[in-house]
Amino acid sequence: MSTTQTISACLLDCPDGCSFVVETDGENGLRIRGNPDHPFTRGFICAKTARFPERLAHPERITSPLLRQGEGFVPVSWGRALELAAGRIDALRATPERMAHVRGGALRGVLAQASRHLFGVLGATDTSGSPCDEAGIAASVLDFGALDQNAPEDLLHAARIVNWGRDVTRCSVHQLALLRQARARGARVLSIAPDGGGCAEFSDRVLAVRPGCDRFLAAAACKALLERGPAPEVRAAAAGLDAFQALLAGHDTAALLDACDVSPTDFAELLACYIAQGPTATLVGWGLQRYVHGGENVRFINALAALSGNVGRAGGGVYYGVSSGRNFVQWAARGAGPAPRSLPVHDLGRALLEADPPVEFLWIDGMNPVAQLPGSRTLARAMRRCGFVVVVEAFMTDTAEQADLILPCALMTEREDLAGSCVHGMVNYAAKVREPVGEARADFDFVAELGRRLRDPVRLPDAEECLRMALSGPSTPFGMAELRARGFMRARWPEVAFEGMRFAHPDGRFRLPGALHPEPGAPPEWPCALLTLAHRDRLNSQTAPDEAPGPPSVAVSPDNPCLRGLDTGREVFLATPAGRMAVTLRLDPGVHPQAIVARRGGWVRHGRSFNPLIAPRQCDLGGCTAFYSQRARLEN
Ligand SMILES: Nc1nc2c(c(=O)[nH]1)N[C@H]1C(S)=C(S)[C@@H](COP(=O)(O)OP(=O)(O)OC[C@H]3O[C@@H](n4cnc5c(=O)[nH]c(N)nc54)[C@H](O)[C@@H]3O)O[C@H]1N2
Ligand SMILES: Nc1nc2c(c(=O)[nH]1)N[C@H]1C(S)=C(S)[C@@H](COP(=O)(O)OP(=O)(O)OC[C@H]3O[C@@H](n4cnc5c(=O)[nH]c(N)nc54)[C@H](O)[C@@H]3O)O[C@H]1N2
Ligand code: SF4
Ligand SMILES: [Mo]
Repeated sequence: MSTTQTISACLLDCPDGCSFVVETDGENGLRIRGNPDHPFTRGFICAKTARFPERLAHPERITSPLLRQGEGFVPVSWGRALELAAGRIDALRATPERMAHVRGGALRGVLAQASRHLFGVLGATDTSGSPCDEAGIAASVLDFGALDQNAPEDLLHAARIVNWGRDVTRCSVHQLALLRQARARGARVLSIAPDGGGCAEFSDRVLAVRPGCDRFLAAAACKALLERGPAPEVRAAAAGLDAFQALLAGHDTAALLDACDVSPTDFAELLACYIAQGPTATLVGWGLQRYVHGGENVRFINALAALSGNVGRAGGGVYYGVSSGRNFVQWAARGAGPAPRSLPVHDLGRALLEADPPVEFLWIDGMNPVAQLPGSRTLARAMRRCGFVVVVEAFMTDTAEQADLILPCALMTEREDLAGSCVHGMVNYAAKVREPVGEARADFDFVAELGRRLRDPVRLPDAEECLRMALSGPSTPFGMAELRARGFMRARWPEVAFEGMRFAHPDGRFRLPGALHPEPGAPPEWPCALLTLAHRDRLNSQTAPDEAPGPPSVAVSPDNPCLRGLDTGREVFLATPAGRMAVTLRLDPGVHPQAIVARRGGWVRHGRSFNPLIAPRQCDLGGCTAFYSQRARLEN
């Protein structure tokens, strides 16, 4: 049978932003490969996306709109589904704050912004904060004036790379390839992670830091650097250096190292990376900012990189990320005013329960918040109390189960869009390769139809106009014709961010943190931090609904205090003050003794989501969710 090859692109919430070659065989066969011509994808993709065709064709895929009937759902036509949703919106049109839009990062692309536009124009309630990376973004903007980083390939010019907790083996296989290449060229890689991450395979050395405590390690290194005296150009580029020096003078190095549980020998090795000649690149993962003082963790690492003269030069820089939307003019914001109120994402269930006036219409898309946000059960309860809940989904997730109406969305390869990346500077074209299964439709199409059906219609621009507007900014001197023909185009960005230590603050200088907060002590009955890290085999909660049942596994150090008195021959439970769940145990000497490492993304329904055990806490910056500040223990 003849096959057709189409260039398309990944739309999953992953930093790598891959370009695909998709092979179709005229029937239902579909194969996704990495595009060999794309400079960052370089011909390979991750294993989970190679298996994505199974997800597209999964027998439990939702293929028609579903309306709640008692405890179950019945299929309804799109006409009926949109009429119902439009009727609810019309009834609340004069009180738009009673409508709320909750949107996650899984709905990616330019056309995918349609629901943001519709609810923005309606003036609905939205959300604030994030479950993901906002604390570190806010920290970077405070320090450098903008979120920016060197081109990813510039890592190959580094003499040393310090990787603060980025799990590239699971979460960024293309950065992993670059790290391997940099090492092959002689760069030394030092990784810092409380669980070892997958870092051993690409690092010369891995330091197991105490969870949430990187700021003390970075502060100790800043102190040592300042005692040696910073270079004159660094001094000139730093605002508030004297105050920072005074702050650190109040801290003793031994106490700082004690706070992060790093030995003086390991500290000397880290410090050497930032003192030595030749550029040192700094990678900052998103795990270390999901703590109550997570923003501060990032700020002290930024300070260390900048004070050592390693920002604004080739081979150096801090890699936290860039905005994947930075190449696109935000068409969806047009005509939308500020939301009348925002519900904090980290505590969404409680915020919905306490909303005054109450939320009577809730629209959720690109997210599975019941499985993925703290306080899952409160959120499920809150959803059942909203007058009418629409969930846009392809599967019967924990969130979809709580809906009044489920709208079946097309998934990647079934809808056309453009995508950026939070690592590289390419704009990718995601071609629609085939029709969505069943009656599933692209989000843009049914949101536009819903807008048209309102009594006082909200008319979206047509799709082609949205794409054109998105590409009307200065970094994209190309149009859809080139993108459709080539599959990707390079946007215009400098290779080196903040070149010559010229930062994006009005005075051109970088800022330093003004406080170093102690880590809250571990109560003896809850000795561990619960780290719910990314799973290698699935993206967030995008697992098959019929995933094998059974307790999830957690990893702990053989020196974990919870093992004392634990009978591993009996059933083992992971417990927090919010409850407990059965787990299986794996011993891993790379894990810090005060950490319990779990892999996130399991579903509540399967007894595999850890979020019912996690209390809602906010990070110090960006309204980010402090998942890993949750204390826990193991028990029988
Ligand atoms: N396979 C797979 N890939 C994914 C995802 C997935 O679910 N599965 N999710 C995607 C998403 S949404 C995101 S945001 C990214 C996340 O990408 P990453 O930030 O790389 O991954 P996380 O697992 O969230 O957290 C990363 C690491 O943080 C480290 N860490 C935790 N606490 C600390 C600490 O106190 N100090 C230090 N130094 N390190 C710490 C752990 O070693 C952990 O491996 O990955 C994306 N890619
Ligand atoms: N305990 C704990 N929980 C966490 C984290 C943690 O570290 N610990 N990390 C958090 C992080 S980093 C993130 S980013 C969030 C992610 O959590 P979510 O934002 O909830 O992401 P997913 O789990 O991928 O769920 C997204 C849903 O979108 C659907 N979807 C896919 N494509 C489309 C589309 O084209 N249109 C529409 N409408 N829907 C689509 C998928 O079927 C899927 O069910 O989870 C957070 N949750
Ligand atoms: S999930 Fe990430 S690594 Fe995998 S194909 Fe998509 S962009 Fe590439
Ligand atoms: Mo994320």
